[in-house]
Amino acid sequence: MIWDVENECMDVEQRRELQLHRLRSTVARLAATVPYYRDQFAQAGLDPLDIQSLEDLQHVPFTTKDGMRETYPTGMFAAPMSEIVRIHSSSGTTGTPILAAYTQADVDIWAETIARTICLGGGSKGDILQVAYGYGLFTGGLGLHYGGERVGCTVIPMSAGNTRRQLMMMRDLKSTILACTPSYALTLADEAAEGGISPDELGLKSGLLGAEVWSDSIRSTIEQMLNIKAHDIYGLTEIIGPGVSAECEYQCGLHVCDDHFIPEVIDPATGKPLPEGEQGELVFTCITKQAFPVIRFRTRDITRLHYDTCECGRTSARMERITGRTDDMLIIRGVNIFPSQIEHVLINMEETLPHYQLVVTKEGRLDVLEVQVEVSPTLLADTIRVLETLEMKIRSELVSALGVRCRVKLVEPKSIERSIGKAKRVIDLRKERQI
Ligand code: DLL
Repeated sequence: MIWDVENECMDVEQRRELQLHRLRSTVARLAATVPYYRDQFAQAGLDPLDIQSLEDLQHVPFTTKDGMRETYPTGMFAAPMSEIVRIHSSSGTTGTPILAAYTQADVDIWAETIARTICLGGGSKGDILQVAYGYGLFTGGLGLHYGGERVGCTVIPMSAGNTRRQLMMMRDLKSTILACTPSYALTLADEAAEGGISPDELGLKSGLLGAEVWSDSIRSTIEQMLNIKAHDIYGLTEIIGPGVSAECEYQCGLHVCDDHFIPEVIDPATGKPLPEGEQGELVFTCITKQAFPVIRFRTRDITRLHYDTCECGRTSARMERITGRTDDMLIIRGVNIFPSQIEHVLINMEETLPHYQLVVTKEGRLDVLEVQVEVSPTLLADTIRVLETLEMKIRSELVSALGVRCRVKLVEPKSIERSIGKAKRVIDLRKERQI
């Protein structure tokens, strides 16, 4: 089911006109109400009236996380506090957090975009939606919650964690849709398998999984273990939270709610917009929000955009699944490595489990990358020779995929900490050592 046929299937030219109209009024409003943007526009020599076409967006300066930090806490809000009904905050672990504000109109838009997400993920009125994203300042829990109610689902606000109780509720209430991070879906699937709970007993049909980078191989594992269709859903606090884009049943990219958020892909080095299909950094401009509309926000997420019409009938732009972040990239002895490349190698091995962690240290001047991966319990009972052979095999596959040597450490099942939210895959001890 398509939640909002009028807007999701709108004629492409008509949508472009709508985008331009909304963009112009947002830029004019920001110039009038937010000193930060007024200064930015003035420095760039931009008069809001100069925006005559969507192509002119490229002349508008970017907004970065640093810019947001400078204006902490409320310097980027474009509505008075008396109009703001909700605050959320980014989950960043370093530096000043970023606060996102919503007026009632923004909360309504958010519920609408999440309603689209739920329907993209095969949901409709009557579904039982178990929300196992964290509730609180993180946007996952409340975001999915309000969207679920908008669609007419029965929403179970579990929040993240308490895995046994999650499974009990899932089984007893016959939840049909699970919303959580992919890594928590794996934790739930593992625990169900261990407790002898079969996917049939659970009765889930689909997963709305996102908030972290995950691969197609992890998707297959989750789909198989829980017997669901796993949909990738994407979003970020600075833009609205989840509800920015999601996959439909064809799983051929995530449909962007581009009547609310204009996507661009730029070359992260030059800042120049890239043509359709080229890989680069994703940038978003909010064109309907009231309290915290962000212009050309550099997400640091890496992807490609496509504009052809999907088989499902939606005409919106689609983004490919995120392969990494520009700031996720590890530089190991001069070689650029994304954790997703390592995951790809590990997941395609039969002998290992989909649980791994990367630990980076420095020995003298040399960067050392250790890949710790859990092995299946049956293998642990084997001789040391078998394990050594496996270690060697992983090492050599990694060296050919990455172009740099790394250490491999096979560890027992469950020795890598299970995540209930976003998984922490990389522990980079280099900076800490240098201090
Ligand atoms: O993670 C919002 C969200 C909640 C999205 C629930 C989906 C589901 P932040 O905590 O601000 O917001 O983190 C945003 O998470 O820039 C990406 O790097 C990453 N991210 C989010 N969704 C995906 C995804 C929420 N589907 C940051 N695939 C983003 C890959 C994702 N990375």
